[in-house]
Amino acid sequence: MTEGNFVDFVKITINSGNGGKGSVHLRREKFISKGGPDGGDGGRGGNVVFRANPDLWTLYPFKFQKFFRAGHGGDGSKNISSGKNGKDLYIDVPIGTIIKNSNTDKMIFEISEKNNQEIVLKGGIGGRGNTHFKSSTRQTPRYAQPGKKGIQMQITLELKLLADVGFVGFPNAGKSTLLSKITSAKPKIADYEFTTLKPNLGIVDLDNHHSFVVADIPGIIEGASDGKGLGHYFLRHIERNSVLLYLIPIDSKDLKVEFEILQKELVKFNPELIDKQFIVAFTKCDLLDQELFDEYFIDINKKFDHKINKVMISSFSKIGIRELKDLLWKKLNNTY
Ligand SMILES: Nc1nc2c(ncn2[C@@H]2O[C@H](COP(=O)(O)OP(=O)(O)OP(=O)(O)O)[C@@H](O)[C@H]2O)c(=O)[nH]1
Ligand SMILES: [Mg+2]
Repeated sequence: MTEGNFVDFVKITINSGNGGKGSVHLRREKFISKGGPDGGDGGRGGNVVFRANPDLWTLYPFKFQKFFRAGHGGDGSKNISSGKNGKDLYIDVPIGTIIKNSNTDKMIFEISEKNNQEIVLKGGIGGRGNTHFKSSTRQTPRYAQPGKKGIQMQITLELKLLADVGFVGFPNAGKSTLLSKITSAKPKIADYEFTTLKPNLGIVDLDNHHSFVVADIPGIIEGASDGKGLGHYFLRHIERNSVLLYLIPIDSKDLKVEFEILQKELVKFNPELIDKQFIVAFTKCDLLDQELFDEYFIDINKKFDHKINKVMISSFSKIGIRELKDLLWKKLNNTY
């Protein structure tokens, strides 16, 4: 997935179909001069239905199409024939899409499973034909109902990625580099901050035919919750991940403090994130010689709670990469 194609937030307009008109028709047959009413009902307008499509990964198609309309119902006609129902419009979205009313920002539905579908706007009902308006005093009603108009609504679609593991780290921590080493994804990597502007997904294949999905997201910095850096809006992508992987470069000033700042920013965004399972990976360990590596190892184990899973890695030299993948797999399966 290239960066430009990843779209996770769009606004669109949807419109359900109008109901068809009821018919004002009087029966005309040979030898019957005054036939009664026989105008049929209008058909119902088409509904707008959102449905899951597991083959979609982004909201990219909505960059080009912003307006959607379901079909109108057909008008009723003579011989009490009803108009055809308008064609329902199905809008396919990726799993993990949240559908909101843009005006109220209220959630309407969340597409979370592959068979999910939801009628978001109902079509207008068809008008009743003049047969319904016959009474003892009015044998030949020249009145029928018009169809109800369809409804228009501004909709916001938001996508939350459904990766198993989400990377969390400051800019330049080596998140995208790690993604490129453990998956076949080819994210942009550079030695400046905020190289990654949109999330990247990749699949980690283990030797035993097992696999899991990881998400590399933009870096966060202290104050992200107040809008610093890229803000923390993209953190919603890690709300669904079963496991978080914190990445802290081994050459950071204070490893423990960096870890705490990251955790603090996450909690400010969503307090529930603190309850997620996590692993801390210390990156760029190729920068250490063996002696320093051993020193850091002891120091880390002293400073960090022993219950926290920690691993020292390098995407360059591959130190700890195998161990990290196994650890993530065990965490995902609750066997660690
Ligand atoms: N020595 C060393 N450098 C690394 C390693 N991994 C990444 N780097 C370097 O660190 C810099 C940042 O790497 P990225 O992978 O782009 O970092 P990121 O966390 O994705 O950064 P943002 O997208 O800005 O948040 C690049 O210059 C990488 O070459 C590593 O294992 N060892
Ligand atoms: Mg990056």
